[in-house]
Amino acid sequence: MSEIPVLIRSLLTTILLAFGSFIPAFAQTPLIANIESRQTTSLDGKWQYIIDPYETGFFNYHHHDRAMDDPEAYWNTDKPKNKSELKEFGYLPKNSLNVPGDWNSQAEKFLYYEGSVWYRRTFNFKTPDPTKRFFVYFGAVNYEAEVYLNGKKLGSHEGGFGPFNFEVPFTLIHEKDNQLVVHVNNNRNQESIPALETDWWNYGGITRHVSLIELPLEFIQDYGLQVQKPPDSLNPKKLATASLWLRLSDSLLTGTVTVEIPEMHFKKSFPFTHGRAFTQLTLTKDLNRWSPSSPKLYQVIISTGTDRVEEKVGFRTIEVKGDNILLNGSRLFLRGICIHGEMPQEGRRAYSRDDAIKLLSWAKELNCNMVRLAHYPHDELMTRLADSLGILVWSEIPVYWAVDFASPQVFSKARIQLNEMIDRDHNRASVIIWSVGNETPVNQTRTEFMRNLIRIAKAKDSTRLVTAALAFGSKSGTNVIDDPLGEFTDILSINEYLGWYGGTPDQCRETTWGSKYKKPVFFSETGAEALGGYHADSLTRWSEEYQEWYYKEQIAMFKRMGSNLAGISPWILADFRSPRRNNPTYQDGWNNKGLIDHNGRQKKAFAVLSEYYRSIKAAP
Ligand code: GCB
Repeated sequence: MSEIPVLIRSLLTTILLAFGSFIPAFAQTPLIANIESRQTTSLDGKWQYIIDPYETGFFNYHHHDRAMDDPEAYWNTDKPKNKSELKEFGYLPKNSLNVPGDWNSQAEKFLYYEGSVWYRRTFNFKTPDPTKRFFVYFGAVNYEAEVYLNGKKLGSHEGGFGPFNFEVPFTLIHEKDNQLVVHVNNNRNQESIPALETDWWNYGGITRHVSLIELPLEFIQDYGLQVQKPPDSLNPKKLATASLWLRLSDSLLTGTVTVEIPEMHFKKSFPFTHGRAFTQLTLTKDLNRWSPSSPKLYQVIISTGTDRVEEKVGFRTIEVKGDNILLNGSRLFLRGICIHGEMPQEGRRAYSRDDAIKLLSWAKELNCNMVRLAHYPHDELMTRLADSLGILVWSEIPVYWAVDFASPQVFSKARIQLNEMIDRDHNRASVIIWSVGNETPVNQTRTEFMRNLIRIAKAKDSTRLVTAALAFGSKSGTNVIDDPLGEFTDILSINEYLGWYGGTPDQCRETTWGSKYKKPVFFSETGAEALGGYHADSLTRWSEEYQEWYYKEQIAMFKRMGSNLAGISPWILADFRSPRRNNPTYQDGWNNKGLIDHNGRQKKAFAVLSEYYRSIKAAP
C-alpha cells in the first residue's frame, strides 16, 4: 500500500498517545465485514448490571447532564477513592446478566421491564499493539446503546437488530481491568423503528455477541462478490462472470488486491485507488451454482499487502420475469415459513448457533426451501447457517404497522437500519429478498416513505429482490391486489388471514385472487391460532383441529391458483410471546399461531403443511 497513509496513521497514533486522556466521543465507524474471519476477543459472558429507570446514571437531581468525569456517572468507576467518598451506585457479581441474551427472560423482575439498564464488563487484554486498530463490535442491542470504555464515550447506536462497531484508540485499552460500560434503553417510542405497537415482545438488552476486533492499520472494510445475471445463468455450463467490489478502511489508500478461489484454481490481482476497487472475474465453466438442493459454497480469499479475509461464498442469481421468480434462471416456488427470532420453549430471544440450528432444522423438517425472518434482521448466525443448509431467506427491517411516516427523522432511522441489514448480509447467497416493512397503512405519505426505502435498497444492492409485506384484510370473494406500493416492489407480498380474522376457513372456497400488477404473487403470511394440546372439533376456535382445518382450506385455495402463485410463508413456525395477546384461556401473553407450541411440540397443522410441501418438492 502507498506510503502516505502509513505516515498519516503514525502521526495520528502519536497524537492519540499524547492526548489519550482527551479523546472525544467517537462516531460510529462503518461496519466491518465478516468478523468471523478476523482476530477477535469475545466479550460475551456475565455482565454486571444496574437497573436505572430514572436515568440517574445520566442526570443529577436537577436533571442536568452529568459531566464525563462526574464520579456518580455510571460509566465511571464505582470504587470510592477512599473510605469517606460517597458512592450511590455500584456493579456487583450478584447482579449479572448473560450476554448475549435478553434481560426479560433472565430474572422475573425483568419480564415486563422497559427502560434503562447499565451493563458493565471488565476484561484484561494483552499489551495493545500500536500497529493495530481495535474495534468493539456488537451484534445487536435493543434498542438504544451508549458505549463507554474506561470512562470515555466510544459512541451511541439506535436500532434493536443491527450490528455496529466503534473504533477504540489503542491508548484507551489497558492490560488490566478495562471497564466496558453499555447503557441500554428499550423504551418504546413513536419516533422509533419499530414504533409503539408491535405483535412481539420488546426484549431488551445486549441480545447478540460482543467482541473486540483487532485489525491491521489498513484493512479490508467490506467487499461484495456476486455472480452476474443471465444470459449466463440460462446455461450453467457457460463461463460465468462475477463482479467484485472492495472498500478499504481509508479512502486515501492505493495498492493491489488479490482474490483467490482455490477450488476453481482462480487467482487474480488488480489495483485499488482511493480505497476502492471494482473488477469483473471470469469464473470456471464448471461453476456449481448455489441452490437449496445444492448449497455449494466456495472458499474465497481476498488479500491486500496488509490484510486478508476468508469468506465462503455461494454463487447464484435471483430475478423476476413476469409473474415468476427465477433462481439460476429456473422458476422457483417458495415453500416458506415465517420465523421470529425467539425460542418458544424458553420464551427468550434466539442468540446462539444452537438456536439457529434448532429453528432452521424445524423449517427443514417442514420441507421448506425458504424462511421469512420476521420482522427484523435476525442474528447473523441464521443467515450464515441458511447459506450452508440451502435455505432461501427473506430478511426484513422493522418498519412495522404505524411508524411516523411523515417524519424525516424516522425515515432516516429506517434508512440506517436498512443499510445495516444489507451491509451485514450482502454476501449471503441464501438471502434473496430484502423487505422494507410489514403491513403499513395505505396512504400517500406511507407509500412515498416506503418507495424511497425501496429505491435505497435497490441502489445499494441491485442483485436481490425488494418487497414489503402488504396487509390484505380478510375478504372472501374476488380480491384484487392493488396497493399502490405494489407498483414499486419486485414481488407482491400479501398477508391474508381468511378464516381467522373474520369468518371461518371455508371462505377460502369462494375466494379468488387477481392483481393490478403483473408480478409474482407471494403469500407472506396466513395463519390461525391453536393452543398446543387443546383438542376439539374443527369448528372450535383455538383448537389444534381448527388450525388444521384452516391450513387445509388455505392450501386448497393456493393449489387452485396454480402457477399464478410464486410461493407462501405461513405465519408462523413457533408460538411466540406477545403482550397484546390477552385471551387468558388461550393466549395469556402468547401469539399461538405457531405450528410448534411452547414445548417444542408439533401441532396437527404442522403435518398438513409439511405434506403439502413434500408433494410439491422438486428441484431447486
Ligand atoms: C400479521 C403481522 C404479524 C402478526 C400476525 C398475527 O399480519 O404481520 O406480525 O403477529 O399478523 O398473528 O396477527
